[in-house]
Amino acid sequence: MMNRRQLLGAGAAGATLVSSKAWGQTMNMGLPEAAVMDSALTQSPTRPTIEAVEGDRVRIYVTNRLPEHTTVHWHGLILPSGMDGVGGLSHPGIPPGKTFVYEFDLTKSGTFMYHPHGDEMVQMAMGMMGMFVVHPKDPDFMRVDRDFLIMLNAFDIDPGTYIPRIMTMTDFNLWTWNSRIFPDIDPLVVNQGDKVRVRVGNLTMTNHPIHMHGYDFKVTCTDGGWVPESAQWPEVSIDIPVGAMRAYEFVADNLGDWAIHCHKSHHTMNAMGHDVPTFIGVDKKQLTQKMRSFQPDYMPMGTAGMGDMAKMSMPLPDNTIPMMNGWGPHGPIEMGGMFSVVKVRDGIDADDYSDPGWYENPPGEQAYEWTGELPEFASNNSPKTILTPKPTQKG
Ligand SMILES: [Cu+2]
Repeated sequence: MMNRRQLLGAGAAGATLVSSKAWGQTMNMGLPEAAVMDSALTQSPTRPTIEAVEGDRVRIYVTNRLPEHTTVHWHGLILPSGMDGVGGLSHPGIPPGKTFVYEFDLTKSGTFMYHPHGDEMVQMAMGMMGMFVVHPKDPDFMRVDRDFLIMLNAFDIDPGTYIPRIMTMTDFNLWTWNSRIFPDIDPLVVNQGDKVRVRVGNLTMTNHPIHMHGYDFKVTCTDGGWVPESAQWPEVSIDIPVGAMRAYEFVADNLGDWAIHCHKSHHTMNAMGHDVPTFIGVDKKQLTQKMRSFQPDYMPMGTAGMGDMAKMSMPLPDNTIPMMNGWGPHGPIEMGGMFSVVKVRDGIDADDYSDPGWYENPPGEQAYEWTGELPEFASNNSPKTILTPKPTQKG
């Protein structure tokens, strides 16, 4: 945990939101390259996480190296009105090249966020946002062994282009955690028996139901504050509303590799078009013959589903990535975007977050192929199987 001196240093540095280049580029963070309002301190378009301790007073220097004015709003923190960072309302926008100071007391612990409140549609579409964690003054309060933090953000970058589209409202094509997309999101590595917290903040323009496999968990914090134990509620998916944070906790008893992902299936895809026709069940034989007469490599796709796309490595336009990607121990995972794996293992050191590899299922604990006769109850021919009668022409 930081002391006050480190904190002020980190806070001041962390708040240097942009580099002298103003419009930099992402650097191989799993995302295609994109022009972003860059930071000299981090190569991720998501701003650094600011960490501090309840009761501290923080002074944050914000130097605007954008080509236009900006502000920083401290989402969820209780502070004086003039420090709230709404341009034109709390204070004038910070002009290009100028430095403003925000200074306030951290009156409570929890998980908060920060983002511009000046031309925010543009500046947030370019990735200007971060999280602000205030640790409890009493280190034993709500103590956990592992504490993960995910900022949900999204970009719309057309294949072959470099600048995010700033006018997109919901049809983003890169759904990111901390500005990364699967398979370039780190796994959440956990030692068996650890008490684990996952904090998820949402500054995209839609909600994200985050689902974690293998466990049920309790919702323990919102950006409004900690949830008293008697009011914590159990879930296996937690919907993160727009402009909100939810934290949940669980004890990692169950060994394994457990998926964690947004349950909106388009959000576990990378760059994809949404206006592609559905070819399920279409007979493309004739079309294939015609197409191959002038394009010999033409492959009919999509008549059985889209899953096979994950195995293909087709040439892509510059600066984009396949829609679904990532290989597991048993084949393609067929995911992208907001997806990762919680890896619970025995004997992981307290400060070790390195990837332990894939989980090996113990004998008898993995789904397997059945090649024998189906038991009667599994057969549609069983008289005890009730099938909905097919409608006849007479109705
Ligand atoms: Cu989502």
